[in-house]
Amino acid sequence: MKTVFSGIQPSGTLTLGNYLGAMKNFVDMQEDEDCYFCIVDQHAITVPQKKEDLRRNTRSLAALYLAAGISQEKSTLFIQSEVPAHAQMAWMMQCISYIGELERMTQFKDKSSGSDAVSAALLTYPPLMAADILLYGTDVVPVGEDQKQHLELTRNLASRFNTQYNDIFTVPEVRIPKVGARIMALNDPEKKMSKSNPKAKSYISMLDEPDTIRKKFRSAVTDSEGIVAFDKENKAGISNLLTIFSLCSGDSIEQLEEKYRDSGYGAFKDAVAEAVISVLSPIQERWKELMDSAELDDILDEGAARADKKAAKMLAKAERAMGLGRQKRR
Ligand code: ATP
Ligand code: LTN
Repeated sequence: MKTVFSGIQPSGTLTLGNYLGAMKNFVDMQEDEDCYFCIVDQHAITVPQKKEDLRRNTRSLAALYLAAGISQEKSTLFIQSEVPAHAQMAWMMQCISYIGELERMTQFKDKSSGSDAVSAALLTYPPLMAADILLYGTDVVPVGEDQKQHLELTRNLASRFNTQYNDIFTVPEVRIPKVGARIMALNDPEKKMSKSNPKAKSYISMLDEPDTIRKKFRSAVTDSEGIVAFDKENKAGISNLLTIFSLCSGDSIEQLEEKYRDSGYGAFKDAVAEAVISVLSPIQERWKELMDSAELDDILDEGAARADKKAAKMLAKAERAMGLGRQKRR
């Protein structure tokens, strides 16, 4: 059985991109593997967050994980800041990271450009992510395409630590889905769909009402050719809709191309919307029940306790390897 770890930031309501690129795959993986799923609130505060919003988004994300099918029996679901080993290990990871390699991260470049109040943590975000992963002896990390570079850095940090101190870390493998790894924004299919985009029309939120979903798909940017066909280079908008449709309906992209080729974009967009609604509606219903339940708190308490137990062991090993603190008395 492999150990799987992944995290999602509570920086807003999850989008369909987060669901199709990440969460949906987590649900499948928990059947056969030992899975840890984390709500990475310490990552979210690398950019300013309002206290009330962060609290609400953290709870909402926990409920969404469960509503989407993550189960406490099969996986460990927990909040990052409730397991202190993450911040402790992150410091050690920062100590073996080079500023140059952190400055080369595209996410850092994107998020820091144009702002003159860039937090130091935006730069040291990847060592925290490495800490998250390495604490659990993780073999596999399922993520969307945008996290590939961070995973490469995590692998380098793991190997660097193993060579410089002691061979304690598993060098994790990245798992990016073949389809859906980069769902694009509806209003600009050249950009990835992102929950922190200020334009609500750019994304489908996992909690959007059916009518909002229909409207957003109707206004999605496409092209003027009028033919439903998959061609990422020349028909980015339609290709993105086909990808979403295929993942939500279970039909292959070829089958959908054949069925909708000449149906016109209006009818095609309506059909995509209905497929998305049928996936999101049951998740939303369960989410509503969970949000106010004590069950959610029980699950998170148990998740934090389980995660803490495992993470504390690896933290102690890493501290020993680096020479932190005193040697244990015999
Ligand atoms: P933010 O916009 O706040 O930076 P985000 O929407 O990019 O956040 P994250 O919390 O950073 O989301 O990512 C959670 C998971 O969702 C990651 O595995 C990430 O790779 C994946 N993901 C994010 N956006 C997309 C997308 N557009 N398509 C597919 N997967 C995505
Ligand atoms: N950086 C990731 C979120 C994240 C993560 C992780 C993903 C934090 N720690 C560990 C996988 C494994 C993001 O922005 N999507």
